[in-house]
Amino acid sequence: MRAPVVAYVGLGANLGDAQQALHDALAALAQAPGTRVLRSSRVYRSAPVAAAGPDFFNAVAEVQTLLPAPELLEQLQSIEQAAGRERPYRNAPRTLDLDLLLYGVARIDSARLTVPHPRMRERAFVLLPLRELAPALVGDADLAAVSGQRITALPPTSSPG
Ligand code: A4P
Ligand code: MG
Repeated sequence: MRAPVVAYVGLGANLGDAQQALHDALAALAQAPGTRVLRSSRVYRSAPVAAAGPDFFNAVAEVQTLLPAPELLEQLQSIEQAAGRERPYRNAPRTLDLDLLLYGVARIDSARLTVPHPRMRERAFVLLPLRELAPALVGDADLAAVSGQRITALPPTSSPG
């Protein structure tokens, strides 16, 4: 039998009721086959990075899954679709974006999936919530590199899970 893997999923939304979208996405993730949500970070409000539109709400979830990485990505994409995601252009405002940040210690570089997520170290909206859950994975130098990005954590009562 396949061993469970701990993976980290980045959640983002900046259209509609974005906080509700994150909350619903976590609930949907917990329903994915062979997958459990172990913990989730606080929700952060962040200025768009290389994107337009209103502020984003972002969080990171730690999941344990029996799914291979490509199947986990398929689950993430179907949750995005169910949330009404449209893709008029790259980095367009979105009702829900789910990125596979890390899948255990795997390094994957296929046409459809790159893990670790290639842009995660450039983004405070990934690194701050990830550090809450996995401090060993985010160093001080990582945070210093994104210190110019505007981001604030919401009070824990706003946590999606
Ligand atoms: N793909 C490859 N690797 C991965 C991975 N590790 N996780 C492929 C998820 N998808 C991965 O993604 C495009 C394709 O990437 C997918 O078909 C998948 O096969 P997409 O979600 O359709 O498109 P996108 O999100 O517009 O592009 P991309 O490149 O994923 O954008 P990012 O990097 O996700 O950035 N600013 C703030 N403050 N907060 C945000 O959440 N998000 C973005 C989107 C930009 N700026 C932001 C935020
Ligand atoms: Mg994406």
